[in-house]
Amino acid sequence: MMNLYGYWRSSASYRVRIALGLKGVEVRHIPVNLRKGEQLSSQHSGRNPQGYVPVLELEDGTRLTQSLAILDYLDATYPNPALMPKDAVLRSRILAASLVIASDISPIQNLSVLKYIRAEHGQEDVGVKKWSAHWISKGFGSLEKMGNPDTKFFYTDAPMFFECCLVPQIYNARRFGVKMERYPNLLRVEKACQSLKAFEFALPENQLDAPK
Ligand SMILES: N[C@@H](CCC(=O)N[C@@H](CS)C(=O)NCC(=O)O)C(=O)O
Repeated sequence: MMNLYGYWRSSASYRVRIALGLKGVEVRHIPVNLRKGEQLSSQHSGRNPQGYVPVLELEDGTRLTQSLAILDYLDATYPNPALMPKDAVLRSRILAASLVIASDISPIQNLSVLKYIRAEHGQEDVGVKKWSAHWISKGFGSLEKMGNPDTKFFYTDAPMFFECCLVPQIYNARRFGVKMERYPNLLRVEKACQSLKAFEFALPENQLDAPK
């Protein structure tokens, strides 16, 4: 069985949990406690030199990092159901929307970035929360104008890479106080996802390392 090193509230780990659930692949979940700084241990940097989760460890010990690269690996090795369509334009659109989240929104509210802002600029939690809400809202504003209103999910009638990224990002948005009612299209897609077991099992509060 493969090992997934992750953290209950990590949105990048959450993306991978959703993809595994959609594909029906079972893994051993190994928590890395980000609040306690376990990601900075030499043990974890041996798994991922970046000191981030998630890390997917294959049965032969090969370690994969970067959530979208892990999704790509899972899609190549467990092709059904596909998390990317065959059509090249649609594929590119789905990847672009996924990258709005994974490259443009998410990195600027990473734990280490927020810690740095707090430490270097003496920001209180409220300032950091405002910072995160600002960048999430900017990204969501753009995403709201993308997608296809006639499909069940964002661009397709089945969940793809994008939905694996969107649902965790909405979870984070609520933590940072973003007013989600401004994004009805994104909420419509989230609702479609919530009807699927894979999304329910992947929820942060359903993870073993979530506080009880
Ligand atoms: N681009 C990476 C980002 C991974 C990432 O930012 N992981 C966060 C949790 S969501 C983390 O491990 N943060 C630890 C830290 O900032 O110290 C991916 O998609 O896997």
